[in-house]
Amino acid sequence: MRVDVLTIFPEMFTGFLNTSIIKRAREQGHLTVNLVDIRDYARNKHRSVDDYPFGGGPGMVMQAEPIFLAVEALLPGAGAVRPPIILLSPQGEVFNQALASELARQERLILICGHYEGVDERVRQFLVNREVSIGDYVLTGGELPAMVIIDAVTRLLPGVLGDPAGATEDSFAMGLLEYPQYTRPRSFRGLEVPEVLLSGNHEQIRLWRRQQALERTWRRRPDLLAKLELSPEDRRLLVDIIRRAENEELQGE
Ligand code: 4FV
Repeated sequence: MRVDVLTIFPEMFTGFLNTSIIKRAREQGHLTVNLVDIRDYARNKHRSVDDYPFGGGPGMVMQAEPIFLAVEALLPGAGAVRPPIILLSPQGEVFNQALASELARQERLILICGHYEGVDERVRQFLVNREVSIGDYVLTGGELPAMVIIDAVTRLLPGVLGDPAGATEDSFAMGLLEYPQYTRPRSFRGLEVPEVLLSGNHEQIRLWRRQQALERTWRRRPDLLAKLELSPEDRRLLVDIIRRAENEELQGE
């Protein structure tokens, strides 16, 4: 996959691109990240890319022209498929694992990182074909959201994660929160690892993990459960979970 990132702070990506899984994915050719400094497309000697908002108001707005020129310089010739041109902004569709999986199927992505109060509306109307938010809060810029998307998408690319199962068994990939994980030592400050995980009984382990994932999701994110197609086994496990919780409630535990 190739990702072009339009930003006025390319230096923010240095550490992110040269560490751990992202670094290895780039080295192994699974991912190419091309950082484009929007200021290189500013047609003024000060390389400024922002200006005062028409109609007044606080802050500055990023101008349309440098962004249009920067994107057009990246686009393949006429007739070729246009990659998704994504503006990171709080007004976009909220990013989640399903969108990460969808974007991971693309050959290319072009990500536009806004700054200041945002970008000129004509960028949104006439250049970008998707707008994505990483959550309902306001950041100083679109760079961190761009890194979030690159990170979530890259780990879904074939060959990036050592064990592909790592991605398919993810929280959210299954639509549930992840089950508890344990590693050595089996006893830490008197805190023991659940026996079932030491039993070697893979069916019992699978069942315990499913039960734990269902219970954790039911307690913390019932909204996710509502979206899920539950198997007969899941329904049985959930009935047991809810009955136990009600008993605990009754016993006032
Ligand atoms: C944001 C978000 C975000 C808004 C104004 C950058 C800032 C400034 N982007 N998800 N939440 N962007 O807060 O994507 O331009």
